[in-house]
Amino acid sequence: MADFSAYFTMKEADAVEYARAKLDVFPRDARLSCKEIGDGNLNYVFRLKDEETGKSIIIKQAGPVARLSDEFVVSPDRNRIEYDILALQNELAPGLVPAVYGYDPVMNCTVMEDLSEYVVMRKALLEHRIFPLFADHITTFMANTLLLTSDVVMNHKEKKERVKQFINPDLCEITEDLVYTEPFYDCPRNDIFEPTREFARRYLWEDESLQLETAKLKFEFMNHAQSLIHGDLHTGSIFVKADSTKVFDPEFAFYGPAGYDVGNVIANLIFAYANGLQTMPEGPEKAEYTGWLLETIRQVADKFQEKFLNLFHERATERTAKYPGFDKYYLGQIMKDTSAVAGLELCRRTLGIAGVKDLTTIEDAARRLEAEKLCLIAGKTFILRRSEIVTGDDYVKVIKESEALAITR
Ligand code: SR1
Ligand code: MG
Repeated sequence: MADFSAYFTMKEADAVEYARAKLDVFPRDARLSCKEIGDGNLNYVFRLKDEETGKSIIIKQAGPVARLSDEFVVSPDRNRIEYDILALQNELAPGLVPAVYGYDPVMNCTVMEDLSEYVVMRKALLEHRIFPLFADHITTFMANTLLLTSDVVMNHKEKKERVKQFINPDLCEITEDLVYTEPFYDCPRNDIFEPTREFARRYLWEDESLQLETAKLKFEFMNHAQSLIHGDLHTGSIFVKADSTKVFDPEFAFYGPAGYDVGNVIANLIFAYANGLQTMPEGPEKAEYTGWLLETIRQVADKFQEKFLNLFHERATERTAKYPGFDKYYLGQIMKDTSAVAGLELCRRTLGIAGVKDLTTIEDAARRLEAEKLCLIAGKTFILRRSEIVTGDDYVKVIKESEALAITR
């Protein structure tokens, strides 16, 4: 039997042993069940339950390579980053992330709250379910975590210590490759739906002006230590239920451009929109669902800005940040990055190795092609016109225009 004094990747039975040997959560003689429930690209997630009391916890372990492909060798230290940031985010945005109970630097695992009564948002959106409070919750999470970790509010030396604490080279490299580079040329590692290939070539890969913009954005991502970002804030990293939202899986966190998180949320709502458009039968349910998504996108852009400015005025400590006009200038830069990142995410999930079910599960080939064209047209527009796309209305206008263009191009 393992004594867990040396790292190995656990199976379900090992996780039960681990809980008995290392955690003070369940009685010694508890009848524990365990299921590995991870469906992400990287980690192993064990749900342990005491069959008598119903009490349950999650043990999340980082493996030495990604589940998606062992081409990605990723330091298990990302588990420490995940534990540290969840603890911090729980202070900055109380109730909007799972509670963490402990971290084991040998086994590279974190013990956290089980959120079984929630559902992963991407799954819920594939079932075309509506969450009216989501925009309010996610904008509070982003305004708080992004502003309160920045130089606008923090002591600058303490902030620089945080930059060190959250340095995350392996996972940043994945983003630099998968988000900023590979989707914009005919990279062998891309995973392209064949009917979309010709459009990708003509519309993206042959456009040198687009490539230049992606290069500028990549250098911005690598060099702008603005806020402690989640770094992978797609709908697979968010748990939802009717009255509550919890953001999880922040292993890509590091000090980067604040707009990265906001852009990811918007892009992933657009995937859900494209799915609803192409898979739901015409009628009031489809109108309600797609209408809710457009309204949510509008609110994410607008409420984020409103909350960010209010918090800026309440909490700014840096003298120069309080000069009249700096607040709007600073937010303007974030919104420019938001538009660009929404565009990058739309392109990379459509063409790159880490696709999204919103697109890949559209069974009808012609409809999937139309959904993917919508994403690529909107994606390119968000990148190239990032200085002009600021408000919720701006986002909705681009989506509707792209929807119309996807039919004709
Ligand atoms: C090798 S990891 C691929 C993708 O999965 C994660 O969730 C990130 O989005 C990453 O880009
Ligand atoms: Mg993830």
